Amino acid sequence: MGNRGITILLPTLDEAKALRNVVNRIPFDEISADGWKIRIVVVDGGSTDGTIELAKELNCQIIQQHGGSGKGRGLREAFANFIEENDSVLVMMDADGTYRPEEIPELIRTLDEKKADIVIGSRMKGWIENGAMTRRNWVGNHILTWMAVFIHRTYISDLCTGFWVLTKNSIEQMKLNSIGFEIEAEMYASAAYNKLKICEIPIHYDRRIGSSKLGSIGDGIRIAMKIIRRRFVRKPIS
Ligand SMILES: Nc1nc2c(ncn2[C@@H]2O[C@H](COP(=O)(O)OP(=O)(O)OP(=O)(O)O)[C@@H](O)[C@H]2O)c(=O)[nH]1
Ligand SMILES: [Mg+2]
Repeated sequence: MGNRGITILLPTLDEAKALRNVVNRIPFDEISADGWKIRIVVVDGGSTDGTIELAKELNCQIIQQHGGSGKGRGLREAFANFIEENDSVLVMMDADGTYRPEEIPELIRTLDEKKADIVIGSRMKGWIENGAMTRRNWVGNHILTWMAVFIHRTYISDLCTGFWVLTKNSIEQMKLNSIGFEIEAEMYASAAYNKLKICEIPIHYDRRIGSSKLGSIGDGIRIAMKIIRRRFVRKPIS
């Protein structure tokens, strides 16, 4: 089998303290040995702490998102870029040190072995380090996940995880318009609507490196609204 291309996508907003650690922990040799050609892409929402300079130093490709900040905006721009490239699989992982790059190969292999369209890393089935997630976020994620599964009828145990592996085909089918942290909920709703096969594997969730931009109640409400809206309006109107 020839080398297939894989994009590892890291969304950043002021992650200079964490990015080096995250990139250096990516098991390049192990992923290459599985037959993948790796491209690392950082999509940045307007960092002012030297994240972009650091990303260049670490040989990452950089996308500086347009139209203002927001993780959703950034990921959508990065997805559009990915579709233009020749890579067949995309890994996305928060760049704050909460997810373990060492677990990337297992997620990729699961995609192949299970012939899945999407593999998500589930913190709820995995291991959450002390202090990595506030009680409020834990309860909130449970309620939102339960609500999403009830409404969209597709099993998932961790709606708000920031660790996903997706085939190019599944990204091409997604029609998204999220601005912020509701993007994962919209990706899930879109995948459920398109009847994509989603598999999960348990992952670790560590304390973030650098200062926290703790998920607010406002984010939770936006996620809930998105889940409900995508039940009735399946695709963004634009
Ligand atoms: N491209 C881009 N990435 C962003 C933006 N805002 C946040 N991110 C990144 O998205 C990922 C998740 O954001 P976090 O701030 O960690 O959000 P969180 O995990 O809900 O909150 P924490 O508890 O602080 O970790 C991180 O890698 C951020 O750097 C943005 O506006 N644009
Ligand atoms: Mg985080």
